[in-house]
Amino acid sequence: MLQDKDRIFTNLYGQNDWRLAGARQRGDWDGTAEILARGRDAIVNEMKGSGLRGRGGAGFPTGVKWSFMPKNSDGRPHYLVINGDESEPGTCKDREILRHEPHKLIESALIASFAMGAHAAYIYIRGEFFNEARHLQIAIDEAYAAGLIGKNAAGSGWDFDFYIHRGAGAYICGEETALLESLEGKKGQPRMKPPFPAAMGLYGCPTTVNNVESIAVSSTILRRGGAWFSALGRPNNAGTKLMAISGHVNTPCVFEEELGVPLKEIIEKHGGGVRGGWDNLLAVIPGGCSVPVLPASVCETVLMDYDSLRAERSGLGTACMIVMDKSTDIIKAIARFSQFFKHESCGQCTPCREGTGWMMRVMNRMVEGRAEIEEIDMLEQVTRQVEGHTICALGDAAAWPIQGLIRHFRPVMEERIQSYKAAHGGGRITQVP
Ligand code: L3W
Ligand code: SF4
Repeated sequence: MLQDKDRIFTNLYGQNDWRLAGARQRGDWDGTAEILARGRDAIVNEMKGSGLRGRGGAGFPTGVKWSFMPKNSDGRPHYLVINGDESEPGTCKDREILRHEPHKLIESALIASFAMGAHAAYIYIRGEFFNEARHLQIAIDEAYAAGLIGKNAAGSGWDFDFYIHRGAGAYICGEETALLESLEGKKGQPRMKPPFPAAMGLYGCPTTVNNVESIAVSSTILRRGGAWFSALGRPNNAGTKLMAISGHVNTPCVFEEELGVPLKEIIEKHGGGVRGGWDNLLAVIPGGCSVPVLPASVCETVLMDYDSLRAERSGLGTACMIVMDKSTDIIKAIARFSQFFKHESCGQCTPCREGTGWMMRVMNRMVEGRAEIEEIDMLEQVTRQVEGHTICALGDAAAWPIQGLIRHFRPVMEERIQSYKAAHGGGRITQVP
């Protein structure tokens, strides 16, 4: 469990002043020029050594990603792009940083940009985050006025500008290349990868796209050292992480915790326990809605980190848990996600465009039980046809929750189908999906 001395985010919920004076009291902007004076390679190597993995959902090593930025780009500018399009259902952690720790993000953006040879950073904030964008803009203005960013940022000799771009409400713009398209003023549709953004990103220039939290923790990591960060958590699952708990717990919240702590302990400590007690737990989706659901039996022992959850064929995702007690209609809950993914598919690749609609329609019938038992296997096969056959991860994200449902709750689905048949005189349901 995380001790207070190792906490990075000390102003969650905004109990203290979020503006420059308060941020400075908490240690932000302390010795920034000295960190930059270490040089690009030293900063990137420290980040690699910290073991930080991307906090947006995919878990790609942050320092390694920074190292992909070329040293010589034939005069092309470099860009840092921060993904603040936090739209994953159940996920509300970056919102806390934007609201209450904006200076941690701005200082870290300066350091990260310097380390990657970028003089400009853009943050793409989801359109609904009006107050968050407002707080961040106030903090940016404060930083410019104090000489912390702009020309000769923080006295480092490096020029650095920071721009906010507000989104317009499309989940897919959180996919890094759709985000770049949108930032360029085009329709937000994912690009094929490779080329990865480090080779050809914003306006065809070398670009790194990082999640808000991945960037915001980097100033503290560089101040306290990569070794400090990597000593927290577990091997290959280093550090602390912002997490959230929503759903059927007594105290839903956002908090920082060490990786590798048992999920059960986290729900009891931070979430105040499951509504009605632990025995009333049905299932948990550990991170957003893109990763497979876990039944209560697995939640009993699994650790909250990338590798432990992967071993259970789920994932850490955004580490924002959705807790469901036994009052939940689990088929209906997963069907609701299918509707979400169908709605948010950009439609440019066939398996996702057609598959999400197909999965949604079958899932809607499964909620009623208006299906044949063998259609459960057919639905599973459809998810396999979508998974791994699309341009971006939205196709996988639409497939995985259904796979988790079938893996862990097949008897519930079968019983629903049998009940429907019993109530409708038995016989085959010959409904075309
Ligand atoms: C250079 C290579 N770069 C990978 C980079 C890549 C990207 C990062 C991760 O999806 C996940 C998704 C959602 N050379 C590289 C390379 N990269 N190989 O590494 O890439 P990738 O493809 O593994 O994932 P992704 O497309 O970024 C993100 C999951 O997150 N998710 C969604 C979360 C939603 C939010 C939100 O609302 N804020 O975070 C939740 O689970 O399903 O699997 O930068 O370029 N060889
Ligand atoms: Fe668009 Fe879906 Fe293809 Fe992603 S997988 S590019 S969201 S159609």
